[in-house]
Amino acid sequence: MNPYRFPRLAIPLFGLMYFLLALPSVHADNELLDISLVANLTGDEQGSVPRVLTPFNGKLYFSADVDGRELWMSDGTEAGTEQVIAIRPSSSFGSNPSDLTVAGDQLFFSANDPDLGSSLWVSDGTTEGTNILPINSLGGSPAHITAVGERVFFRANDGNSGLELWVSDGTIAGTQLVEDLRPGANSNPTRLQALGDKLFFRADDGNTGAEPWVYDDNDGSISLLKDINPGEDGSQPHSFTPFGERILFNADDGTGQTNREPWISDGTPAGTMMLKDIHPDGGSNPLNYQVVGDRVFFSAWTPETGRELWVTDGTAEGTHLVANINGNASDSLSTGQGTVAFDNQLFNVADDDIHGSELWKSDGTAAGTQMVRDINPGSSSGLFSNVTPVEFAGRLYFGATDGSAGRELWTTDGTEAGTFMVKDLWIGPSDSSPEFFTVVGEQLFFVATSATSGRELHVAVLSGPEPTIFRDRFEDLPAAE
Ligand SMILES: [Ca+2]
Ligand SMILES: [Ca+2]
Ligand SMILES: [Ca+2]
Ligand SMILES: [Ca+2]
Repeated sequence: MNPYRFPRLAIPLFGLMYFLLALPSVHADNELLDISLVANLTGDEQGSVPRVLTPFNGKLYFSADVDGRELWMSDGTEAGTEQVIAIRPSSSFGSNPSDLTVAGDQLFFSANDPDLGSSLWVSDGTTEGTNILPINSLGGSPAHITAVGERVFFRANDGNSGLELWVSDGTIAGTQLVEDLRPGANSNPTRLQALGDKLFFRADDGNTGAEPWVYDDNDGSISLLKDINPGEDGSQPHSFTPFGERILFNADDGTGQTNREPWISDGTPAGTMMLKDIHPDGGSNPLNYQVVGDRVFFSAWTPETGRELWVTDGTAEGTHLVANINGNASDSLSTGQGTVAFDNQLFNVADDDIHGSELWKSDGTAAGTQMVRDINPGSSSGLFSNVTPVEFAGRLYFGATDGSAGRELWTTDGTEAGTFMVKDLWIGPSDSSPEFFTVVGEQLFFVATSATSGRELHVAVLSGPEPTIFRDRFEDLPAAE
């Protein structure tokens, strides 16, 4: 008997298996992820159209419209998906929970109370633990809810002070006006952004116009960061983006008709300056700041290039055009585009005038700025410009169309060969239009449409068994003699 008969058969078999599993191009539908409809909440083809997907307490919280739009939660199973509370049960509109914001172990949101109107709510995740936080007996129309530590800051109106900055710790007593920055009128705080224990925002005290302000949670102080557009005109700052210990934003210093340029601040007036005057005769209007490691990518406009990709290390010298992706004066990037940091690179949607809007990546150099894959071959677009891919288990996920399957779930590992459709959820050319990708632990939630259930919550988990299990088994085999 040939003692090598079994190994001779087994080694090539396992070798072939390993070879197939290691091939990135092997990806039949649904091999990568197990995808399921969490629940058809409306029970018909209408769809509950979930929104504001927010991880909290290891579960997903969201709003859904079953009999009016109310707060729901899910653990990814149908049995574990339920309405948290019906705040406005007799209204076909529902309470429309919005601005879901986690601070510490509490979930804050705004919702329309039947008596008080738009109000602040706080929840521990349970029905009994979900309570309204009235503002001087009014709802107060809270907006821009933003966590700083275990509290939230927001804009509200108590009926006397106008639209001003408020804070809440989740108790009625701890829900207070921070300061009436503009007595008798609205300072209208907007664009709230936390940076450590500081809060940056835009407000108008009636003297300076709309300028950047900073609240310091260490001492409760609130101060004008800088009157960037000197005098009554405002610099109208926005796009506050934390970058290490500093913050980047977009502001207009008022020189010329408009001069929107990138600004950077350490939170002190002396440490607040224009980062670079990219377009001196106008404004480059920098948008879509995205931190990638120790740099920030953004888009900026110049007459020579149009809106293109820029990068900064936080210094004027280190702020430069990455690439004029379409090589001409038209825009390759849109003002409302989505961006994500992945694999120490920027991933975004760009249009090079040849391939339509497609997924691109950049390492910050012109040579290292390239299309990931022409998903919809030729000049047709594969992705909407505002698509924001989300990272899950070492890959990016997003909605895209190849021109035949409709807008469906795609994934990339950053390489062309590793970019493929995960599943044609609504089989054929109809769009399932997956969006609002939200990671909760080992689950990837998203909203998608099907003919039978309408637009509902879906969940994906990694398919098993992992290829590494086979690899380990193969490596455990005795070496061939
Ligand atoms: Ca001003
Ligand atoms: Ca261009
Ligand atoms: Ca294309
Ligand atoms: Ca389809």
